[in-house]
Amino acid sequence: MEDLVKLESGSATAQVAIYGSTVISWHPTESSESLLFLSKNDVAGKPYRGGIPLIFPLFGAVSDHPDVPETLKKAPRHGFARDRRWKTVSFDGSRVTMSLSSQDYPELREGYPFDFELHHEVLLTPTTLESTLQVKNTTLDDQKDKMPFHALFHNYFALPSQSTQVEGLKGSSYRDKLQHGKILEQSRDTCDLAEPRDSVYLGGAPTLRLGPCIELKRSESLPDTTLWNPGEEAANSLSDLHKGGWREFICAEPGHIDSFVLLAKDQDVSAVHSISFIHLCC
Ligand code: TA6
Repeated sequence: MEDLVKLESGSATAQVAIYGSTVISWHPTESSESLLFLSKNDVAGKPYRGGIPLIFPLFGAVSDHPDVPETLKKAPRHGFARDRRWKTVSFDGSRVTMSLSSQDYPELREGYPFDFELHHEVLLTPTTLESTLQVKNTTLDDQKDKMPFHALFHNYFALPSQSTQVEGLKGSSYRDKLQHGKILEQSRDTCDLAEPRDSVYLGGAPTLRLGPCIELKRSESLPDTTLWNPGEEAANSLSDLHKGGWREFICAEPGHIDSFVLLAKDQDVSAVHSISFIHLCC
């Protein structure tokens, strides 16, 4: 069993695993169920198939990005942050901060030759879960290139894939990864995931509505949003997803992934997203 930090605020609870600093459950006040999906076949020692895995410093595979910098060419799919143990830096009941740094894992420099520190803060209130990821380039070497990275919150919401509508992306263009990255335009008010989906939306409103009862707010540093559900056929090849699990979630993932952030020496940048339960309408 992974080490877990349990957050409480009123009668709301959330659990954050040291492994990947992954939020694995979130019960806002007045919700008897966790609003985050977690696969029943989840495998210890692999990234969680559910909750909120953190993606850094690469989203997807190297081959997905023709502009990938040389220094990221050995990065594993979806980076390494989601399958490392993080350190707990502070905890006060409703808030926890965890860190991951190149000092803790010197071997990471082989695939990502930078000095970095990540801080992930999760704050629970009765109705909201807010996550902040701060990325620092801690190198002292003036000669070093800027540090390139993607960052993304890979949220798995426990919402039915066959009927949930996502609002807030109308007018944005998106890359359809199921059509070799073809750029399409979101013309309808809402998007659905009733068919297999793997779309990277560029832009859109800062607040998205997921079904009738979840609102997702993201900072300007998270301009892109991926919507993903594999559908039945592709789900069958995911050994860590229980049978029929694909029907039980949608991924709506705010990130900075369509281009690489380039962070200069001694600089830091933060990305914040919060998810709220709008209980009155459910
Ligand atoms: O965020 C969508 C995505 O990149 C999809 O392409 C899909 O493969 C998914 O993530 C899950 O990736 P994983 O490596 O966790 O199996």
